[in-house]
Amino acid sequence: MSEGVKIIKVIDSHTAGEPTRVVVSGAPDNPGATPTEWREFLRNEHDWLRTAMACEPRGHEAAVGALLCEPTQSDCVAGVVFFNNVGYLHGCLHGTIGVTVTLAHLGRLNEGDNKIETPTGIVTVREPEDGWVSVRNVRSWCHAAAVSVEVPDWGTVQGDVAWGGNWFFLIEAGDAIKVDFSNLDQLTDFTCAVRRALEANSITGENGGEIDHIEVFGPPANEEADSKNFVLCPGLAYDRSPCGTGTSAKLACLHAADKLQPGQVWRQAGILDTIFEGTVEEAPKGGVFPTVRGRAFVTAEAQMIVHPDDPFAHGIVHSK
Ligand code: PYC
Repeated sequence: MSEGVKIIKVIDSHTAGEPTRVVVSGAPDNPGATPTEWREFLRNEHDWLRTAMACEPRGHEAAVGALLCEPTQSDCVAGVVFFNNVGYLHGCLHGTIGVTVTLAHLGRLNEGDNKIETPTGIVTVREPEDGWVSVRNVRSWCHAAAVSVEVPDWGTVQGDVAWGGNWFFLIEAGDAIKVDFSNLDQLTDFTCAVRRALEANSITGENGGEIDHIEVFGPPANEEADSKNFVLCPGLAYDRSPCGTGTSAKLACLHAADKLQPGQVWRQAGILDTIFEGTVEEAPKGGVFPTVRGRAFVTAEAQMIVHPDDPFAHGIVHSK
């Protein structure tokens, strides 16, 4: 092996169509760090790991990376930090489901419940059954309902601002736009315009939290589903899955509007008509603890080679 070559071992999976690349070895060392400290360590000192794994030529716009780290809490089986081609995510549930099937593949899960430490808090997963994994997410809530924003070329758009592990703006499409795979370009244009309008009008989540995920809902094509969504992710790619943190935000808004009771199942289809099932438990401080269930498959085990002479050793780097 040439001098200075780095070997990064990854396991790839997809959850309901959305990819997750778990970094299992070869990352820089940061002993004793919490996932939030890990995220800042990567962002400030080793961002190359994110760009090399998630950006082209090894990654692509829809790739979500997950660095496995040692948990700092003794009751957790792993810690994890999520990232994509433009930066770091707060939380990611399709990614947590991907991490769970990866940990099962590696024989690193206990029977029953397993806790995973993330920058948004501790989430609890159940070991996969035929690839199906349920994740009990962090507290999620509707921050502001029926917020209006003027969107150039689209007019007044109304939506809810909610936290489900990321900040979302949730819009009922009505007749304004068709939520269908054949309409990806228009959905992307619309949600990008909404995102810019929210920013221009300083509409944020709590404490100025940037709303970097936009979710549009329409009628489902899959008759098992209650609703179908299109989700714009921070890098302006769309989520191939129904988006777990987005489903959590939706569950929180439904509960806040008295349209979903604890124990009732909500079936959220994504743009590919794959489904996440969600239920809620009421949280003592308000909002809910959502549980989201989805199916994932391991698709590859690979060693990434980062060669010092490669002009794109650290990927073709995007900014938002
Ligand atoms: O499933 O939470 C999710 C997610 C966030 C971004 C992409 N997927």
